[in-house]
Amino acid sequence: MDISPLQRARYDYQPKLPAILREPIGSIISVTGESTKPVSDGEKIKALFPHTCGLPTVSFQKGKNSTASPSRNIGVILSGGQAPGGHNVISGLFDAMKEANKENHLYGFKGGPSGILEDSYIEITEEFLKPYRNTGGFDIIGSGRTKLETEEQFEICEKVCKNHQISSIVIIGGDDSNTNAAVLAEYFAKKQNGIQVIGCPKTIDGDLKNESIEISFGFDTATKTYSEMIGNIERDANSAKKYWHFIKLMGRSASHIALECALETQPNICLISEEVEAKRQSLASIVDDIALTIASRAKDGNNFGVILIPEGLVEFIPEVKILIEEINDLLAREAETFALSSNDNEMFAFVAERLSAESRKVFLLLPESIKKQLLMDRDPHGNVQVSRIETDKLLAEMVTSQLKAMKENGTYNGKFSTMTHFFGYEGRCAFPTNFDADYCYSLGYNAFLLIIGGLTGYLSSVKNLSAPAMEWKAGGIPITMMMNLEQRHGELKPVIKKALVELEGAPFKYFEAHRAQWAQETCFTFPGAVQYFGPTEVCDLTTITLALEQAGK
Ligand code: FBP
Repeated sequence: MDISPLQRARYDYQPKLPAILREPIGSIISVTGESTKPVSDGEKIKALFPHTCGLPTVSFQKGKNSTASPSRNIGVILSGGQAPGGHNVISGLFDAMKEANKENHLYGFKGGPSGILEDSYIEITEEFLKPYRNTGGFDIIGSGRTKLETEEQFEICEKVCKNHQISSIVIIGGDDSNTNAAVLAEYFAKKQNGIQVIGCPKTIDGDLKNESIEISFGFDTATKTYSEMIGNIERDANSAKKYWHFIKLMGRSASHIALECALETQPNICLISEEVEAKRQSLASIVDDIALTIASRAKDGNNFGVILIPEGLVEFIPEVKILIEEINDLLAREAETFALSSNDNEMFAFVAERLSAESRKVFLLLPESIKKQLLMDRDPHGNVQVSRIETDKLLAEMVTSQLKAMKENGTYNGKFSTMTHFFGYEGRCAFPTNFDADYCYSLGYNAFLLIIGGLTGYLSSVKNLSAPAMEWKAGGIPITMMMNLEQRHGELKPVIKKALVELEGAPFKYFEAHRAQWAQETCFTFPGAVQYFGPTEVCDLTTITLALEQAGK
Protein backbone atom coordinates (compact mmCIF):
# COMPACT_ATOMS: atom_id res chain seq x y z
CA MET A 1 0.00 0.00 0.00
CA ASP A 2 1.71 3.23 -1.10
CA ILE A 3 -0.78 5.63 0.50
CA SER A 4 -3.30 5.35 3.33
CA PRO A 5 -6.97 4.71 2.52
CA LEU A 6 -7.90 8.08 4.05
CA GLN A 7 -5.35 9.86 1.88
CA ARG A 8 -6.79 8.20 -1.21
CA ALA A 9 -10.34 9.07 -0.18
CA ARG A 10 -9.37 12.69 0.48
CA TYR A 11 -7.96 13.12 -3.05
CA ASP A 12 -11.49 12.67 -4.32
CA TYR A 13 -13.13 15.06 -1.86
CA GLN A 14 -14.69 17.96 -3.75
CA PRO A 15 -14.39 21.09 -1.58
CA LYS A 16 -17.50 23.21 -1.26
CA LEU A 17 -17.52 26.78 -2.61
CA PRO A 18 -19.77 29.74 -1.70
CA ALA A 19 -22.74 30.06 -4.09
CA ILE A 20 -21.29 33.00 -6.04
CA LEU A 21 -18.04 31.11 -6.76
CA ARG A 22 -20.03 28.22 -8.24
CA GLU A 23 -21.00 30.47 -11.16
CA PRO A 24 -18.86 30.30 -14.31
CA ILE A 25 -15.88 32.60 -13.80
CA GLY A 26 -16.82 34.72 -16.80
CA SER A 27 -20.13 35.47 -15.06
CA ILE A 28 -18.74 36.88 -11.81
CA ILE A 29 -17.81 40.53 -11.39
CA SER A 30 -16.33 42.43 -8.49
CA VAL A 31 -18.24 45.24 -6.84
CA THR A 32 -16.56 47.85 -4.65
CA GLY A 33 -17.89 48.67 -1.20
CA GLU A 34 -16.91 51.23 1.41
CA SER A 35 -13.47 52.81 1.39
CA THR A 36 -11.31 51.64 4.28
CA LYS A 37 -8.75 52.99 6.72
CA PRO A 38 -6.04 51.39 8.87
CA VAL A 39 -6.95 50.23 12.40
CA SER A 40 -4.83 53.09 13.77
CA ASP A 41 -2.02 55.50 12.83
CA GLY A 42 -4.10 56.23 9.70
CA GLU A 43 -2.20 59.25 8.39
CA LYS A 44 1.24 57.75 8.84
CA ILE A 45 0.18 54.52 7.15
CA LYS A 46 -1.45 56.44 4.30
CA ALA A 47 1.85 58.29 3.82
CA LEU A 48 3.73 54.98 3.67
CA PHE A 49 1.18 53.33 1.36
CA PRO A 50 -0.10 56.16 -0.87
CA HIS A 51 -1.27 53.77 -3.63
CA THR A 52 -2.81 50.96 -1.59
CA CYS A 53 -4.18 52.56 1.58
CA GLY A 54 -7.81 53.64 1.78
CA LEU A 55 -9.00 51.39 -1.06
CA PRO A 56 -12.55 49.99 -0.85
CA THR A 57 -13.63 46.52 0.22
CA VAL A 58 -14.72 44.27 -2.63
CA SER A 59 -17.43 41.63 -3.02
CA PHE A 60 -18.62 39.57 -5.98
CA GLN A 61 -21.88 39.31 -7.83
CA LYS A 62 -23.21 37.82 -11.04
CA GLY A 63 -22.37 39.76 -14.19
CA LYS A 64 -20.46 39.50 -17.44
CA ASN A 65 -16.72 39.57 -16.79
CA SER A 66 -14.62 40.35 -19.84
CA THR A 67 -11.30 40.30 -17.90
CA ALA A 68 -11.47 36.59 -17.01
CA SER A 69 -10.26 34.94 -20.17
CA PRO A 70 -6.92 36.52 -21.22
CA SER A 71 -4.14 34.08 -20.34
CA ARG A 72 -1.88 34.94 -17.44
CA ASN A 73 0.93 33.52 -15.33
CA ILE A 74 0.62 33.63 -11.57
CA GLY A 75 3.23 32.91 -8.89
CA VAL A 76 2.32 31.48 -5.49
CA ILE A 77 4.31 31.47 -2.24
CA LEU A 78 3.63 29.65 1.04
CA SER A 79 5.06 31.73 3.86
CA GLY A 80 5.68 31.13 7.57
CA GLY A 81 4.53 28.26 9.76
CA GLN A 82 2.56 25.40 8.27
CA ALA A 83 -1.24 25.45 8.63
CA PRO A 84 -3.65 22.75 7.45
CA GLY A 85 -5.27 23.71 4.17
CA GLY A 86 -2.40 25.44 2.36
CA HIS A 87 -2.50 22.82 -0.38
CA ASN A 88 -6.17 23.58 -0.93
CA VAL A 89 -5.55 27.30 -1.35
CA ILE A 90 -3.25 26.34 -4.19
CA SER A 91 -5.83 23.85 -5.54
CA GLY A 92 -8.60 26.49 -5.52
CA LEU A 93 -6.36 29.02 -7.22
CA PHE A 94 -5.26 26.48 -9.81
CA ASP A 95 -8.81 25.29 -10.59
CA ALA A 96 -10.11 28.85 -10.96
CA MET A 97 -7.19 29.74 -13.27
CA LYS A 98 -7.74 26.70 -15.43
CA GLU A 99 -11.47 27.26 -15.58
CA ALA A 100 -10.86 30.79 -16.85
CA ASN A 101 -8.26 29.76 -19.43
CA LYS A 102 -6.45 26.44 -19.94
CA GLU A 103 -3.38 28.46 -21.02
CA ASN A 104 -3.00 30.08 -17.58
CA HIS A 105 0.11 28.91 -15.74
CA LEU A 106 0.75 28.66 -12.00
CA TYR A 107 4.33 28.77 -10.68
CA GLY A 108 4.99 27.72 -7.10
CA PHE A 109 8.07 29.38 -5.60
CA LYS A 110 9.89 26.87 -3.47
CA GLY A 111 10.74 27.12 0.22
CA GLY A 112 8.81 30.29 0.99
CA PRO A 113 9.62 33.89 0.02
CA SER A 114 13.27 32.96 -0.56
CA GLY A 115 12.04 30.93 -3.56
CA ILE A 116 11.18 34.05 -5.52
CA LEU A 117 14.49 35.71 -4.59
CA GLU A 118 16.37 32.65 -5.81
CA ASP A 119 14.08 32.10 -8.78
CA SER A 120 13.51 28.57 -7.54
CA TYR A 121 10.12 27.40 -8.74
CA ILE A 122 8.05 24.58 -10.12
CA GLU A 123 5.16 24.79 -12.53
CA ILE A 124 2.04 23.40 -10.86
CA THR A 125 0.12 21.09 -13.17
CA GLU A 126 -2.93 18.94 -12.53
CA GLU A 127 -0.83 15.81 -12.32
CA PHE A 128 1.59 17.41 -9.86
CA LEU A 129 -1.22 18.84 -7.72
CA LYS A 130 -3.44 15.77 -7.45
CA PRO A 131 -1.65 13.99 -4.57
CA TYR A 132 -1.74 17.17 -2.50
CA ARG A 133 -5.44 17.96 -2.81
CA ASN A 134 -7.20 18.04 0.58
CA THR A 135 -4.03 17.04 2.42
CA GLY A 136 -2.21 18.85 5.24
CA GLY A 137 1.30 20.27 5.13
CA PHE A 138 3.07 22.76 2.92
CA ASP A 139 5.28 20.14 1.30
CA ILE A 140 3.88 20.80 -2.17
CA ILE A 141 6.35 23.68 -2.58
CA GLY A 142 7.66 24.15 0.97
CA SER A 143 7.55 27.25 3.15
CA GLY A 144 9.99 29.58 4.86
CA ARG A 145 10.23 32.67 7.01
CA THR A 146 12.43 34.92 4.83
CA LYS A 147 11.19 38.46 5.12
CA LEU A 148 10.60 40.38 1.86
CA GLU A 149 11.30 43.93 2.94
CA THR A 150 14.16 45.64 1.17
CA GLU A 151 14.05 47.52 -2.14
CA GLU A 152 16.81 45.27 -3.37
CA GLN A 153 14.62 42.20 -2.72
CA PHE A 154 11.63 43.87 -4.37
CA GLU A 155 13.69 44.58 -7.47
CA ILE A 156 14.68 40.91 -7.66
CA CYS A 157 11.00 39.93 -7.29
CA GLU A 158 10.11 42.26 -10.14
CA LYS A 159 12.86 40.86 -12.33
CA VAL A 160 11.88 37.25 -11.65
CA CYS A 161 8.22 38.01 -12.37
CA LYS A 162 9.11 39.74 -15.61
CA ASN A 163 11.33 36.82 -16.68
CA HIS A 164 8.40 34.42 -16.34
CA GLN A 165 5.75 36.93 -17.47
CA ILE A 166 4.16 36.59 -14.05
CA SER A 167 1.55 39.29 -13.63
CA SER A 168 0.38 38.40 -10.09
CA ILE A 169 1.77 36.85 -6.95
CA VAL A 170 -0.37 35.17 -4.31
CA ILE A 171 1.26 35.14 -0.87
CA ILE A 172 -0.26 32.66 1.56
CA GLY A 173 0.81 33.77 5.01
CA GLY A 174 0.12 35.13 8.49
CA ASP A 175 0.25 38.69 9.80
CA ASP A 176 3.95 39.21 9.14
CA SER A 177 3.88 37.66 5.66
CA ASN A 178 0.83 39.66 4.67
CA THR A 179 2.50 42.81 5.99
CA ASN A 180 5.31 42.01 3.55
CA ALA A 181 2.70 41.37 0.82
CA ALA A 182 1.27 44.85 1.43
CA VAL A 183 4.71 46.48 1.25
CA LEU A 184 5.52 44.60 -1.97
CA ALA A 185 2.15 45.54 -3.50
CA GLU A 186 2.79 49.21 -2.69
CA TYR A 187 6.26 49.04 -4.23
CA PHE A 188 4.92 47.49 -7.45
CA ALA A 189 2.02 49.98 -7.56
CA LYS A 190 4.46 52.88 -7.20
CA LYS A 191 6.55 51.48 -10.04
CA GLN A 192 3.41 50.95 -12.10
CA ASN A 193 4.80 47.63 -13.34
CA GLY A 194 1.33 46.06 -13.35
CA ILE A 195 2.30 43.16 -11.05
CA GLN A 196 -0.46 42.46 -8.56
CA VAL A 197 0.00 41.01 -5.05
CA ILE A 198 -2.83 39.20 -3.27
CA GLY A 199 -2.63 37.70 0.25
CA CYS A 200 -4.44 34.75 1.81
CA PRO A 201 -4.99 34.64 5.59
CA LYS A 202 -3.08 31.68 7.01
CA THR A 203 -2.07 30.80 10.55
CA ILE A 204 -3.13 28.23 13.09
CA ASP A 205 -2.75 31.00 15.70
CA GLY A 206 -6.08 32.61 14.77
CA ASP A 207 -4.64 36.09 15.37
CA LEU A 208 -5.16 37.38 11.83
CA LYS A 209 -8.78 38.42 11.94
CA ASN A 210 -11.25 41.26 11.79
CA GLU A 211 -14.81 41.78 10.53
CA SER A 212 -13.89 40.52 7.05
CA ILE A 213 -11.41 37.82 8.01
CA GLU A 214 -13.46 35.83 10.48
CA ILE A 215 -10.85 33.12 10.94
CA SER A 216 -7.42 32.39 9.53
CA PHE A 217 -7.15 29.01 7.87
CA GLY A 218 -5.65 26.13 9.82
CA PHE A 219 -7.06 27.31 13.16
CA ASP A 220 -10.05 24.99 12.84
CA THR A 221 -8.00 21.86 12.12
CA ALA A 222 -5.23 22.62 14.59
CA THR A 223 -7.61 23.29 17.48
CA LYS A 224 -9.65 20.19 16.68
CA THR A 225 -6.46 18.10 16.60
CA TYR A 226 -5.24 19.49 19.94
CA SER A 227 -8.72 19.16 21.46
CA GLU A 228 -8.85 15.50 20.53
CA MET A 229 -5.52 14.96 22.31
CA ILE A 230 -6.53 17.07 25.33
CA GLY A 231 -9.80 15.12 25.59
CA ASN A 232 -7.82 11.86 25.52
CA ILE A 233 -5.52 13.14 28.26
CA GLU A 234 -8.51 14.26 30.32
CA ARG A 235 -9.98 10.81 30.09
CA ASP A 236 -6.66 9.31 31.10
CA ALA A 237 -6.36 11.75 34.02
CA ASN A 238 -9.86 10.89 35.20
CA SER A 239 -9.13 7.16 34.87
CA ALA A 240 -5.75 7.06 36.63
CA LYS A 241 -6.54 9.96 38.99
CA LYS A 242 -2.87 10.58 39.74
CA TYR A 243 -1.49 13.32 37.50
CA TRP A 244 -1.91 16.99 36.91
CA HIS A 245 -1.20 17.58 33.21
CA PHE A 246 0.33 20.93 32.25
CA ILE A 247 -0.30 21.35 28.52
CA LYS A 248 1.30 24.19 26.59
CA LEU A 249 -0.44 25.02 23.32
CA MET A 250 0.99 26.74 20.28
CA GLY A 251 -0.45 30.02 19.13
CA ARG A 252 2.26 32.63 19.56
CA SER A 253 1.12 35.76 21.48
CA ALA A 254 -2.63 35.29 21.19
CA SER A 255 -4.51 32.76 23.36
CA HIS A 256 -7.14 31.91 20.73
CA ILE A 257 -5.95 28.31 20.43
CA ALA A 258 -5.93 27.75 24.20
CA LEU A 259 -9.37 29.36 24.55
CA GLU A 260 -10.93 27.33 21.73
CA CYS A 261 -9.44 24.11 23.14
CA ALA A 262 -10.82 25.04 26.58
CA LEU A 263 -14.29 25.55 25.09
CA GLU A 264 -13.98 22.17 23.38
CA THR A 265 -12.68 20.19 26.37
CA GLN A 266 -13.61 22.05 29.61
CA PRO A 267 -10.30 21.57 31.45
CA ASN A 268 -9.83 22.53 35.12
CA ILE A 269 -7.72 25.55 34.30
CA CYS A 270 -6.95 27.48 31.13
CA LEU A 271 -4.75 30.53 31.36
CA ILE A 272 -5.54 33.35 28.97
CA SER A 273 -2.53 35.61 28.41
CA GLU A 274 -4.65 38.63 27.52
CA GLU A 275 -6.44 38.37 30.88
CA VAL A 276 -3.15 37.98 32.74
CA GLU A 277 -1.99 41.22 31.14
CA ALA A 278 -5.26 43.07 31.79
CA LYS A 279 -5.24 42.04 35.46
CA ARG A 280 -1.51 42.74 35.65
CA GLN A 281 -0.98 39.33 37.22
CA SER A 282 2.54 38.53 38.30
CA LEU A 283 4.11 35.12 37.76
CA ALA A 284 3.84 34.50 41.52
CA SER A 285 0.11 35.25 41.56
CA ILE A 286 -0.53 32.93 38.58
CA VAL A 287 1.28 30.16 40.44
CA ASP A 288 -0.72 30.96 43.60
CA ASP A 289 -4.04 30.70 41.75
CA ILE A 290 -3.12 27.36 40.20
CA ALA A 291 -1.95 25.99 43.56
CA LEU A 292 -5.19 27.11 45.25
CA THR A 293 -7.31 25.31 42.63
CA ILE A 294 -5.23 22.17 43.05
CA ALA A 295 -5.62 22.36 46.84
CA SER A 296 -9.34 22.90 46.53
CA ARG A 297 -9.79 19.87 44.25
CA ALA A 298 -7.61 17.84 46.61
CA LYS A 299 -10.14 18.50 49.38
CA ASP A 300 -12.69 16.59 47.26
CA GLY A 301 -10.15 13.77 46.81
CA ASN A 302 -9.36 14.83 43.24
CA ASN A 303 -5.58 14.83 42.94
CA PHE A 304 -5.61 15.14 39.18
CA GLY A 305 -6.49 17.65 36.54
CA VAL A 306 -5.65 19.39 33.29
CA ILE A 307 -4.22 22.89 32.82
CA LEU A 308 -3.95 24.60 29.44
CA ILE A 309 -1.23 27.20 28.93
CA PRO A 310 -0.97 29.44 25.84
CA GLU A 311 2.58 29.43 24.51
CA GLY A 312 2.84 33.22 24.56
CA LEU A 313 1.96 33.53 28.26
CA VAL A 314 5.32 34.82 29.47
CA GLU A 315 5.14 37.79 27.11
CA PHE A 316 1.96 38.95 28.87
CA ILE A 317 3.08 38.70 32.49
CA PRO A 318 3.76 42.42 33.03
CA GLU A 319 7.19 42.08 34.64
CA VAL A 320 8.31 39.46 32.07
CA LYS A 321 6.88 41.53 29.21
CA ILE A 322 9.00 44.52 30.22
CA LEU A 323 11.98 42.20 30.56
CA ILE A 324 11.42 40.79 27.05
CA GLU A 325 11.07 44.31 25.59
CA GLU A 326 14.32 45.35 27.23
CA ILE A 327 16.05 42.21 25.94
CA ASN A 328 14.66 42.78 22.43
CA ASP A 329 16.00 46.35 22.34
CA LEU A 330 19.28 45.28 23.83
CA LEU A 331 19.80 42.44 21.36
CA ALA A 332 18.86 44.71 18.45
CA ARG A 333 21.27 47.42 19.66
CA GLU A 334 24.21 45.35 20.81
CA ALA A 335 23.86 42.20 18.73
CA GLU A 336 27.51 42.06 17.76
CA THR A 337 28.93 42.44 21.24
CA PHE A 338 26.36 39.97 22.62
CA ALA A 339 27.43 37.43 20.02
CA LEU A 340 30.94 37.50 21.47
CA SER A 341 29.76 35.80 24.71
CA SER A 342 31.38 32.40 24.80
CA ASN A 343 29.11 30.58 27.27
CA ASP A 344 25.72 30.82 29.00
CA ASN A 345 27.05 32.55 32.11
CA GLU A 346 28.72 35.23 30.06
CA MET A 347 25.51 35.71 28.09
CA PHE A 348 23.45 36.02 31.28
CA ALA A 349 25.93 38.45 32.82
CA PHE A 350 26.06 40.57 29.64
CA VAL A 351 22.28 40.92 29.64
CA ALA A 352 21.80 41.31 33.41
CA GLU A 353 24.30 44.20 33.56
CA ARG A 354 22.40 46.15 30.94
CA LEU A 355 18.84 45.65 32.23
CA SER A 356 16.89 48.04 34.44
CA ALA A 357 17.00 47.16 38.16
CA GLU A 358 13.42 45.74 38.08
CA SER A 359 14.03 43.58 35.01
CA ARG A 360 17.36 42.37 36.33
CA LYS A 361 15.58 41.07 39.44
CA VAL A 362 13.03 39.19 37.32
CA PHE A 363 15.70 37.84 34.96
CA LEU A 364 17.89 36.54 37.77
CA LEU A 365 14.97 34.76 39.44
CA LEU A 366 14.15 32.72 36.31
CA PRO A 367 15.49 29.15 35.97
CA GLU A 368 18.53 28.92 33.69
CA SER A 369 16.64 27.06 30.98
CA ILE A 370 14.08 29.87 30.69
CA LYS A 371 16.80 32.58 30.74
CA LYS A 372 18.45 30.81 27.83
CA GLN A 373 15.19 30.47 25.94
CA LEU A 374 14.51 34.21 26.33
CA LEU A 375 17.88 34.99 24.76
CA MET A 376 17.48 32.72 21.75
CA ASP A 377 17.53 34.27 18.28
CA ARG A 378 14.42 36.25 17.34
CA ASP A 379 12.62 35.03 14.21
CA PRO A 380 13.22 37.10 11.04
CA HIS A 381 10.27 39.33 12.02
CA GLY A 382 11.80 40.14 15.43
CA ASN A 383 9.44 37.90 17.44
CA VAL A 384 10.62 35.98 20.50
CA GLN A 385 10.34 32.28 19.61
CA VAL A 386 7.71 31.55 22.25
CA SER A 387 7.22 27.98 21.03
CA ARG A 388 10.69 27.28 22.45
CA ILE A 389 10.03 28.69 25.93
CA GLU A 390 9.04 25.81 28.18
CA THR A 391 6.28 27.54 30.14
CA ASP A 392 4.64 24.20 30.92
CA LYS A 393 7.77 23.05 32.77
CA LEU A 394 8.31 26.45 34.39
CA LEU A 395 4.80 26.48 35.86
CA ALA A 396 4.88 22.80 36.87
CA GLU A 397 8.14 23.45 38.74
CA MET A 398 6.90 26.61 40.45
CA VAL A 399 3.53 25.08 41.41
CA THR A 400 5.33 22.04 42.88
CA SER A 401 7.41 24.34 45.14
CA GLN A 402 4.34 26.34 46.11
CA LEU A 403 2.37 23.21 47.07
CA LYS A 404 5.35 22.02 49.10
CA ALA A 405 5.29 25.29 51.02
CA MET A 406 1.52 24.98 51.48
CA LYS A 407 1.95 21.46 52.80
CA GLU A 408 4.47 22.72 55.31
CA ASN A 409 2.11 25.42 56.58
CA GLY A 410 -0.82 23.01 56.66
CA THR A 411 -2.97 24.59 53.90
CA TYR A 412 -2.66 21.66 51.51
CA ASN A 413 -2.84 17.98 52.10
CA GLY A 414 -3.04 16.25 48.73
CA LYS A 415 -0.80 14.24 46.42
CA PHE A 416 0.77 16.01 43.48
CA SER A 417 2.50 14.61 40.40
CA THR A 418 2.88 16.40 37.10
CA MET A 419 3.14 15.54 33.43
CA THR A 420 4.07 18.25 30.96
CA HIS A 421 3.17 18.40 27.26
CA PHE A 422 3.57 20.76 24.34
CA PHE A 423 1.06 20.46 21.52
CA GLY A 424 2.05 22.45 18.47
CA TYR A 425 3.62 20.63 15.57
CA GLU A 426 1.09 17.80 15.97
CA GLY A 427 -1.64 20.06 14.59
CA ARG A 428 0.04 22.19 11.96
CA CYS A 429 0.07 19.62 9.16
CA ALA A 430 -2.98 17.48 9.99
CA PHE A 431 -5.35 16.56 7.19
CA PRO A 432 -7.53 19.68 6.94
CA THR A 433 -11.01 19.33 8.39
CA ASN A 434 -13.83 19.64 5.88
CA PHE A 435 -14.17 23.25 7.04
CA ASP A 436 -10.52 24.08 6.33
CA ALA A 437 -10.56 22.09 3.08
CA ASP A 438 -13.60 24.07 1.88
CA TYR A 439 -12.49 27.42 3.29
CA CYS A 440 -8.97 27.19 1.85
CA TYR A 441 -10.18 26.07 -1.55
CA SER A 442 -12.58 29.04 -1.55
CA LEU A 443 -9.81 31.46 -0.48
CA GLY A 444 -7.61 30.32 -3.37
CA TYR A 445 -10.45 30.39 -5.90
CA ASN A 446 -11.43 33.81 -4.62
CA ALA A 447 -7.83 35.09 -4.90
CA PHE A 448 -8.04 34.49 -8.64
CA LEU A 449 -11.22 36.57 -8.86
CA LEU A 450 -9.44 39.43 -7.07
CA ILE A 451 -6.65 39.11 -9.62
CA ILE A 452 -8.96 39.28 -12.61
CA GLY A 453 -10.65 42.21 -10.90
CA GLY A 454 -7.29 44.02 -11.33
CA LEU A 455 -6.78 44.42 -7.57
CA THR A 456 -3.52 44.56 -5.66
CA GLY A 457 -2.62 44.76 -1.97
CA TYR A 458 -5.81 42.84 -1.13
CA LEU A 459 -6.42 39.91 1.18
CA SER A 460 -8.75 37.18 -0.01
CA SER A 461 -11.80 37.22 2.27
CA VAL A 462 -14.54 34.62 2.69
CA LYS A 463 -17.12 35.42 5.40
CA ASN A 464 -20.26 34.19 7.12
CA LEU A 465 -18.36 31.03 7.92
CA SER A 466 -20.67 29.65 10.61
CA ALA A 467 -23.28 29.13 7.90
CA PRO A 468 -23.09 26.30 5.34
CA ALA A 469 -20.49 26.91 2.60
CA MET A 470 -23.20 27.73 0.06
CA GLU A 471 -24.02 30.87 2.10
CA TRP A 472 -20.42 32.06 2.55
CA LYS A 473 -19.66 35.55 1.20
CA ALA A 474 -16.60 35.97 -0.98
CA GLY A 475 -14.65 39.19 -1.53
CA GLY A 476 -11.48 41.05 -0.59
CA ILE A 477 -10.16 43.72 1.75
CA PRO A 478 -7.13 46.01 1.39
CA ILE A 479 -4.37 44.62 3.62
CA THR A 480 -3.57 48.15 4.82
CA MET A 481 -6.89 48.32 6.68
CA MET A 482 -5.47 45.80 9.19
CA MET A 483 -2.29 47.81 9.81
CA ASN A 484 -0.88 49.97 12.57
CA LEU A 485 2.59 51.09 13.65
CA GLU A 486 4.58 48.90 16.04
CA GLN A 487 8.06 48.75 17.46
CA ARG A 488 10.08 46.07 15.61
CA HIS A 489 13.83 45.51 15.93
CA GLY A 490 13.99 48.83 17.78
CA GLU A 491 12.12 50.79 15.01
CA LEU A 492 8.50 51.86 14.41
CA LYS A 493 7.18 49.80 11.48
CA PRO A 494 3.82 49.45 9.72
CA VAL A 495 2.53 45.94 10.50
CA ILE A 496 -0.77 44.07 10.59
CA LYS A 497 -2.15 44.38 14.10
CA LYS A 498 -2.39 41.00 15.78
CA ALA A 499 -5.94 40.21 16.86
CA LEU A 500 -5.72 39.05 20.48
CA VAL A 501 -8.45 37.44 22.58
CA GLU A 502 -11.02 40.10 23.46
CA LEU A 503 -11.96 39.94 27.10
CA GLU A 504 -15.34 41.46 26.29
CA GLY A 505 -15.92 39.01 23.43
CA ALA A 506 -18.48 36.20 23.62
CA PRO A 507 -15.94 33.28 23.61
CA PHE A 508 -14.05 34.61 26.65
CA LYS A 509 -17.28 35.58 28.43
CA TYR A 510 -18.61 32.05 28.02
CA PHE A 511 -15.38 30.60 29.36
CA GLU A 512 -15.35 33.06 32.27
CA ALA A 513 -18.90 32.13 33.22
CA HIS A 514 -18.09 28.43 33.41
CA ARG A 515 -14.50 28.14 34.55
CA ALA A 516 -15.14 28.07 38.33
CA GLN A 517 -17.28 24.98 37.89
CA TRP A 518 -14.79 23.36 35.49
CA ALA A 519 -12.02 24.03 38.04
CA GLN A 520 -13.68 22.37 41.03
CA GLU A 521 -15.73 19.64 39.40
CA THR A 522 -14.60 17.29 36.68
CA CYS A 523 -16.53 18.51 33.63
CA PHE A 524 -14.21 17.22 30.90
CA THR A 525 -15.65 16.83 27.40
CA PHE A 526 -14.19 14.59 24.71
CA PRO A 527 -14.34 15.94 21.17
CA GLY A 528 -12.75 12.80 19.68
CA ALA A 529 -10.96 12.58 16.35
CA VAL A 530 -11.75 14.80 13.38
CA GLN A 531 -14.38 13.17 11.16
CA TYR A 532 -14.21 13.60 7.40
CA PHE A 533 -17.16 11.54 6.22
CA GLY A 534 -20.55 11.53 7.89
CA PRO A 535 -23.30 13.88 9.04
CA THR A 536 -22.71 17.62 8.59
CA GLU A 537 -23.09 18.39 12.29
CA VAL A 538 -20.23 15.98 13.03
CA CYS A 539 -17.99 16.77 10.05
CA ASP A 540 -18.47 20.31 8.80
CA LEU A 541 -18.96 22.59 11.79
CA THR A 542 -16.23 25.06 12.57
CA THR A 543 -15.02 26.35 15.93
CA ILE A 544 -17.00 27.16 19.06
CA THR A 545 -15.15 30.50 19.10
CA LEU A 546 -16.62 31.49 15.74
CA ALA A 547 -20.08 30.16 16.63
CA LEU A 548 -20.11 32.26 19.83
CA GLU A 549 -18.73 35.32 18.04
CA GLN A 550 -21.35 35.11 15.32
CA ALA A 551 -24.25 34.22 17.64
CA GLY A 552 -24.08 37.73 19.08
CA LYS A 553 -24.40 39.42 15.66
P1 FBP B 1 2.76 31.57 11.65
O1 FBP B 1 2.49 32.81 12.45
O2 FBP B 1 3.84 31.74 10.67
O3 FBP B 1 1.52 31.00 11.07
O4 FBP B 1 3.32 30.49 12.67
C1 FBP B 1 2.53 29.75 13.52
C2 FBP B 1 3.35 28.99 14.53
O5 FBP B 1 2.92 27.66 14.53
C3 FBP B 1 3.25 29.59 15.94
O6 FBP B 1 2.12 29.12 16.63
C4 FBP B 1 4.55 29.14 16.55
O7 FBP B 1 4.94 29.98 17.61
C5 FBP B 1 5.50 29.25 15.41
O8 FBP B 1 4.74 29.01 14.23
C6 FBP B 1 6.64 28.27 15.49
O9 FBP B 1 7.40 28.40 14.34
P2 FBP B 1 8.71 27.59 14.01
O10 FBP B 1 8.33 26.17 13.89
O11 FBP B 1 9.20 28.20 12.76
O12 FBP B 1 9.61 27.81 15.18
